[in-house]
Amino acid sequence: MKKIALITGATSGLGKAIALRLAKEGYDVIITGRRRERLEELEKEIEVKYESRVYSLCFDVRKYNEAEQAISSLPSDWKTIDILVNNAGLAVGLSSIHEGEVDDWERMIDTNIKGLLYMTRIVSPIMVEQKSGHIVNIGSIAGKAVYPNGAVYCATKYAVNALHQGMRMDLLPYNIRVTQICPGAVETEFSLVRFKGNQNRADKVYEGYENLNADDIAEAVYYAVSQPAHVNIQDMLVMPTAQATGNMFHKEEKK
Ligand code: NDP
Ligand code: 8X3
Repeated sequence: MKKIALITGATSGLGKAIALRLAKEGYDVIITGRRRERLEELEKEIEVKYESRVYSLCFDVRKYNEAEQAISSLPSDWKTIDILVNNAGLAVGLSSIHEGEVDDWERMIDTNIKGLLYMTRIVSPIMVEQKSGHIVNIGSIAGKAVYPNGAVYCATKYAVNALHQGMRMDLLPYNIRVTQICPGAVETEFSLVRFKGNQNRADKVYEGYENLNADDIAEAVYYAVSQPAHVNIQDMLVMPTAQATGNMFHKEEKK
């Protein structure tokens, strides 16, 4: 039987690329996000391109009850989830700690920490019962090194780093692999969301150097999940060649 992978935040960016890559490689995929029409489009794209089955779940990872109901609603032949990719997440705002907007902080904490925790709490018992599974947590360079004006986003990704290490330990007896993949700058809708729809500001993040693209991270996820059963890729930091840490880039001047 084909393996089933559930990817949170598959309506855009990394999640969409991971869903497409895993479907291409023969995994059945459960795609999730809040934007229903995007889920429908991706569902069609996967059905047209690949032999894999696809199933959409539209819900907000910040709402435990919604997430639990969504997973409970899966037909029995979709419930045996083999891979959970905890990808849904966001940065909102880029400002000094004394000027940050509390609502932005709540959104980041609720999505990146609590959403990831909720999904793990709901799906990991299925894996424990199966005595097999693989959880892939999408962390960040921001969870390894703090940068100015990004304290709260970085704190959420440091929390992901800690939760990742903890779940690796707690799930060790159950033959469940746990991988963290930490990207540097990837051009997705990430900066558009961070700058609240300001496309000019978002574009500037990716100027003057070659950023990663979502397919680079999908490749890393596929590498991790396709290893032999005795191999656990525990932590992977994937950076653009032109980026050393969160706020240190080698940018070429425009001629
Ligand atoms: P995008 O904005 O392109 O995609 C984010 C995805 O998360 C969307 O599919 C969105 O779906 C989903 N999402 C956000 N909030 C919620 C929510 N409350 N409930 C359900 N789904 C939600 O950004 P990326 O693809 O870049 O980001 C994916 C992950 O990668 C994030 O965890 C981010 O922190 C991390 N990351 C990104 C990097 C980058 O440079 N781009 C670098 C390092 C890590 P919808 O809006 O439909 O709900
Ligand atoms: C996103 C990457 O460097 O903008 O997690 O924080 S960065």
